[in-house]
Amino acid sequence: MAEVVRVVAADDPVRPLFSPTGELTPEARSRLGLDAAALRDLYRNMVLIRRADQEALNLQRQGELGLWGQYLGQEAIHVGAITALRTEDWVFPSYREFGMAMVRGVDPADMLTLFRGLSHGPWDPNKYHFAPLAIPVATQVPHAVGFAMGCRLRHSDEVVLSTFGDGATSEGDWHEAMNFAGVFKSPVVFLCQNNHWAISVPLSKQTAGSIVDRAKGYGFPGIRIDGNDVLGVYAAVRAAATRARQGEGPYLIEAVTYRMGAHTSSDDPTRYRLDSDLEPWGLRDPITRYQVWLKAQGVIDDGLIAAMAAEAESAAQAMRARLTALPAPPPGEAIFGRVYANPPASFVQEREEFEASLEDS
Ligand SMILES: Cc1ncc(C[n+]2csc(CCOP(=O)(O)OP(=O)(O)O)c2C)c(N)n1
Repeated sequence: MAEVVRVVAADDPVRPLFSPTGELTPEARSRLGLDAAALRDLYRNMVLIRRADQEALNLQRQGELGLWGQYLGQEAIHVGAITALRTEDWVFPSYREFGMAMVRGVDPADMLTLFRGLSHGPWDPNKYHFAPLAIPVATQVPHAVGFAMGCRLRHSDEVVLSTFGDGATSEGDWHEAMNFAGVFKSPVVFLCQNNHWAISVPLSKQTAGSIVDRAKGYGFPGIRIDGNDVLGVYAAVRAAATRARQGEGPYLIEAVTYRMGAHTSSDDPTRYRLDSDLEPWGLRDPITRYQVWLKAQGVIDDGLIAAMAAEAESAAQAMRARLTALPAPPPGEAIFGRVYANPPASFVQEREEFEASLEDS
């Protein structure tokens, strides 16, 4: 047992970058090697994805989208993680990773066709090295591990980012994937976005012990970090990815953050949490915090901040214009289409009855 702990500790390039409480140390922060333009880009991308998130919620509320799941408050994880990877590295996301896809270069208006019922997979995963958003919780984790095992067999040095929520770590899929990754030393960075909630279930009611400590049981290291610090997320993912690329196997990062919005547009969080629960996390807002830091470094000023906000505004309006120019999906097709190549008679009858009921109403 002592042997396992020693091996894990010696083989961990991430931990020395962080304080025991998961804050990037000032020394590590000053050695990231990011120039002023790269530092500003992290800020710009957080602003762009936050504005797109808000606009998607507006569109849902106006009846233009069927559903929306905000990532408000989690922008530092989305931007820091994707920026830390090489473009050939793969990402296996959950349903909340729209911002990550944007940073990867996927067109946001195309992506929204998924939430308008017009498409099941609007982008080519091979082009962006970005897998489809997985709605069934944690299913993307074994996909990521299997894909990473394939990368090793092909002797490619691609690394796979597997990202998921705290709730996903309760799923059997998650544990099986962690075990395979450890046994086969797969080049995977597991990134848990611990936003404290799985719909209405708080972390305390579904996780005994700590998420990050589970890595040790599967034979690889992990760390819990401040998920609202974009540079911390960047540093952790970059170091874990480099380690994986060198053949040292998987790493678990538990990025602690908070889901500031509802679970999705179908959820009403006022039924299970208080506004005052949000207050401490509002003070830790990833964009505001980073803006303060950038100003102190002298790499951003009010003029640039206003220009980036204006850019995000016009990008959001362009996304809206492209999306709303698309037709609404025909209801029968949206619900019954693409289910069977050869539908059984009962299914055809059900569809006919549904379509007739629309004509009556
Ligand atoms: C296998 C499966 N079970 C249940 C659900 C319903 N469901 C959707 S999201 C969710 C909570 C997931 O929480 P978490 O993994 O913490 O991610 P977050 O939504 O906070 O990003 C559940 C239970 C589902 N989509 N898939």
